[in-house]
Amino acid sequence: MLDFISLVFLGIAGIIAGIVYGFFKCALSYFKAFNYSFNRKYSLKTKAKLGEPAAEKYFFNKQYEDLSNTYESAKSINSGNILMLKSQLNTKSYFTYYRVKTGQKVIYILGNLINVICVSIHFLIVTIISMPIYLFYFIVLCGEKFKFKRGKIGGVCPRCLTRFDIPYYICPKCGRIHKMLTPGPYGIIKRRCKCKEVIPCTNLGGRFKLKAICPVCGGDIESRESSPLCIPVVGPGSSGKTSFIYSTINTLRDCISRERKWNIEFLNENCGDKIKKSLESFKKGIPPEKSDNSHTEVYNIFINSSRFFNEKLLYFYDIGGEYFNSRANIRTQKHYKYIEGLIFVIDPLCMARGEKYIKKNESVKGRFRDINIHDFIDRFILALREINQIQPKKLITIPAAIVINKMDLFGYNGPIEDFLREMGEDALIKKFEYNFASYKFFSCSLFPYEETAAAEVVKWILGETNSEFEFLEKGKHGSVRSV
Ligand SMILES: Nc1nc2c(ncn2[C@@H]2O[C@H](COP(=O)(O)OP(=O)(O)OP(=O)(O)O)[C@@H](O)[C@H]2O)c(=O)[nH]1
Ligand SMILES: [Mg+2]
Ligand SMILES: [Zn+2]
Ligand SMILES: [Zn+2]
Repeated sequence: MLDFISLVFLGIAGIIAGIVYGFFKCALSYFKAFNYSFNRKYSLKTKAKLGEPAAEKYFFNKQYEDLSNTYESAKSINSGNILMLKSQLNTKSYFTYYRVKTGQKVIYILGNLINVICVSIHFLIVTIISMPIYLFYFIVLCGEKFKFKRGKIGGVCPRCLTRFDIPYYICPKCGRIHKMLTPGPYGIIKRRCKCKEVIPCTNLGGRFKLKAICPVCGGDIESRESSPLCIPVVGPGSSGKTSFIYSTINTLRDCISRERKWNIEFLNENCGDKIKKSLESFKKGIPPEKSDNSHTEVYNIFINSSRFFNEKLLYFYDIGGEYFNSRANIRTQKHYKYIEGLIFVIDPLCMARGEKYIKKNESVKGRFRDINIHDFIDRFILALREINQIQPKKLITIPAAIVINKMDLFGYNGPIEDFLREMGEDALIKKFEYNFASYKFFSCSLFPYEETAAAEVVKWILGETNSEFEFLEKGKHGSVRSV
């Protein structure tokens, strides 16, 4: 009887104590769990994905990571408390037994209920705060994407020839590298570097003014988030490629820019000084030095105009002609994957019947060269198709200007295709007709120097590569016209 009385009284007391104990144990577990999650100062997702040397914003990834971690941790705290109570069940005291049993049930039921209520309120608060932030992020991101797409913005490393969207940027204060300086968890318009320096992370905010390096080779990138126009100049050795590039730069600087009210600039002062010296001697009739055939020289020129959506950066690629003697060599040139146009420079002195139209000049006759121009073009086109995986039946969509150079040596004034036909080089015209969707033949004389020698070619190729260059003579699809 006594035992029954003590069971009833102690049991009831135990149940009451269990309810109170259980309530206090689980009431705060959500807040303890939140405190634990919140104290880790970075989001695991951001760290794994980006790991940038900058302070992370709470309301981007971390708030939802904290939300789910808090919920999971609160559940674990409750389970832990239930388990800890289990060890006290081996007791003969009715009070303890009922206190523990009730405590476990309360923690389980009430704990889950409190967790669900807390996580819902937590989610609501976090979402209300995050919504305008995500909306702003979305607007900024769309603005950036639009600018990049519309302006065809990108970067090309003049050293390793890799093309990328944006380079790595360097903090102006501490020199830390920001590999992904874009709107995101570190900030939408600006971010705070670890050194506390605030740096822009959008193009519209002026990110391009920061010092940049190539993500692949680490070389300096000075392209300022412009629109690259990559045009390799291709041709056998001594055909006049380097001379053509010099003439082109001169034409751009001295004629076309004035005519069109463009602003022409070199990449930097060093490059500018080097090119200017070469251009000066070229103008005096001194031919360029033979180009290295193991290294691609890149000539960069900025073109800007108030009419352009974005500043353009021209890349003329030049390499010693011997480089093209092997298809394997051509295939190693990364830039053929992303070029906007092609310029072939062909020397008629390589053509079998070249002597027919040569001016009566013995010194020129000695310069006929034993290069098979057909093999050269076949090899190059095949490599280009391989690199860009273009089926033989499909036309190559890269516009190609074919410059028949050194015409000053020939007494011929008619259309350039007729000249080629009379030279028995009909097959040469056919090669371009069968392979290129857009191409045009030009005759050209680079010596003696004349300001506008390369002008027509430049205007045509630029007009083909970008619709913002409004030139009257824009060629039509598949046109074969002489100048
Ligand atoms: N007469 C005449 N000579 C030219 C013309 N263009 C180039 N040359 C000469 O051709 C030679 C080769 O010119 P480059 O510009 O060095 O030729 P390249 O294709 O760059 O040669 P590599 O660097 O060896 O591949 C030079 O001696 C130039 O003077 C031209 O229009 N007329
Ligand atoms: Mg050269
Ligand atoms: Zn810094
Ligand atoms: Zn590089």
